[in-house]
Amino acid sequence: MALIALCFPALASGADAGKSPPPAAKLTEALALELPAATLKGTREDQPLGPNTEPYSDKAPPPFLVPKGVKNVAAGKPVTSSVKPFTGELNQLADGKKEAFDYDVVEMKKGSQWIQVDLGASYSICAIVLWHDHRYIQVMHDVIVQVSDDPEFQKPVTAVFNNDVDNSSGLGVGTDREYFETHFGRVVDGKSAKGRYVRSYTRGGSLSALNCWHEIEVYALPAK
Ligand SMILES: [Ca+2]
Ligand SMILES: [Ca+2]
Repeated sequence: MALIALCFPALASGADAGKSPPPAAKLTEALALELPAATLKGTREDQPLGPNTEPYSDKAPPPFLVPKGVKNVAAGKPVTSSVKPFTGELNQLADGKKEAFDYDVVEMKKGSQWIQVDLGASYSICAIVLWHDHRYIQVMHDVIVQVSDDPEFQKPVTAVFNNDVDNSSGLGVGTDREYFETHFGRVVDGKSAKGRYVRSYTRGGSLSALNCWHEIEVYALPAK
């Protein structure tokens, strides 16, 4: 079996406390992220949300466990996109800056648009962390994250996240939930998917039809 599930969310305490951890847990540690400041503005009232949106929370999500030695292999790597941004430059998507400042935002026109990071080599991907526009409390639509060794994203493509439950972006019916943007970003389980390229889609949000990003990080180990 080529793939081993090394990446999984932390087990909750309580019912699982006291049980022996699975063997892979010995190799894991909590994913450490450099978080921007929280500057949530606005209100979540009256936003047109989908039927499958996680409740808003300003609390930190539970730790996400990864194997020791994972690194953000997207840092400083080349980024391409489906359309040229009209605000910001693509290299700002992997420059480590993700504060909720207007000058750290990359904005693209409406519709289903993607950004794509070339990691430079194939990796076993443990986590992909997304910061869309967290200047305001809002929900981004049709968040889809894919991994491939093909820069054109023809087959084979591994989809690791998809919350497009009505398939309005045409990449298949998603089963993940929509969520509110916060400074915590969103940790997507990479499921040990193997690939050199990570592509991530959005299709506007609950406040604006535009596609706005701060940063994407990819935590991975070299592919075996
Ligand atoms: Ca950035
Ligand atoms: Ca949709």
